[in-house]
Amino acid sequence: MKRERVTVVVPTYNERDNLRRLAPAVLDQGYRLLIVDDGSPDRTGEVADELASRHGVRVDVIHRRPPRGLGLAYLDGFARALTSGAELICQMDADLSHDPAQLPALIVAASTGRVAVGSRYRPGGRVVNWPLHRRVLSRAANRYVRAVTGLPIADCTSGFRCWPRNVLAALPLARHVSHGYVFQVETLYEAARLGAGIDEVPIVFVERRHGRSKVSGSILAEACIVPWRLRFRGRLRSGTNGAAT
Ligand SMILES: Nc1nc2c(ncn2[C@@H]2O[C@H](COP(=O)(O)OP(=O)(O)OP(=O)(O)O)[C@@H](O)[C@H]2O)c(=O)[nH]1
Ligand SMILES: [Mg+2]
Repeated sequence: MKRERVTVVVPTYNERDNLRRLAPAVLDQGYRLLIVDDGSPDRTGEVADELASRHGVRVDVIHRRPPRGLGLAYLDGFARALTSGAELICQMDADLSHDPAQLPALIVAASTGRVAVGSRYRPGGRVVNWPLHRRVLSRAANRYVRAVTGLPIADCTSGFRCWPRNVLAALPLARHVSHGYVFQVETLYEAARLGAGIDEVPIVFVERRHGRSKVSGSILAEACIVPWRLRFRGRLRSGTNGAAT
């Protein structure tokens, strides 16, 4: 796989300093970077534009209009990445919780045509610097999603992934119902419904050091409801890599 055929989609909201650190770590590996900014008040969008003018076609920027939301940003980002001809589309957070050094492992896994999910909850994966309540919340969220939807994935809410073009293009994203981080669950569920293979690749997730989390009460409420809506969309057909525990 030629590295310029890999696009890394990064949604940003108030990640000015983090984006400055993340961008070179992605670009130095030869991948393309697509930043999807939601009019960040800290002017992350300007940093993104500076990167685009410095790196030409290797950096693309989408400045979204309201309403803002992680899921909405990804929808626009995925559409742009597909239009621009990417063969593999990676997604990762801007806050350096996802280590760009782990992109190659995801890319190798997705080169087989399966969806690669960076997993904190597979042997070899872990979370660094999370307080107890975050660990408990994340574990509980994953257990809840698995129980309601039947997705046999240990880390259904991970935002560090790599998609083969044909799987991403086949997802029925026009009918999406999620705006916040539960969008990650929705895309995975739809991939499994299509019968796409899904592999989990262990990752080390590090708590953000700069900037603030955007997880809010309304986003958590949505995360409780959406798995039920997904469940009633129909049965899963996916060939996943082992059952989650
Ligand atoms: N474009 C856009 N990006 C967003 C939005 N909300 C969050 N993001 C980005 O999505 C990524 C994940 O958001 P975080 O706030 O880190 O959420 P999280 O990773 O679930 O929470 P933490 O673990 O506390 O960091 C980051 O790159 C954010 O900047 C949004 O409304 N629009
Ligand atoms: Mg984060």
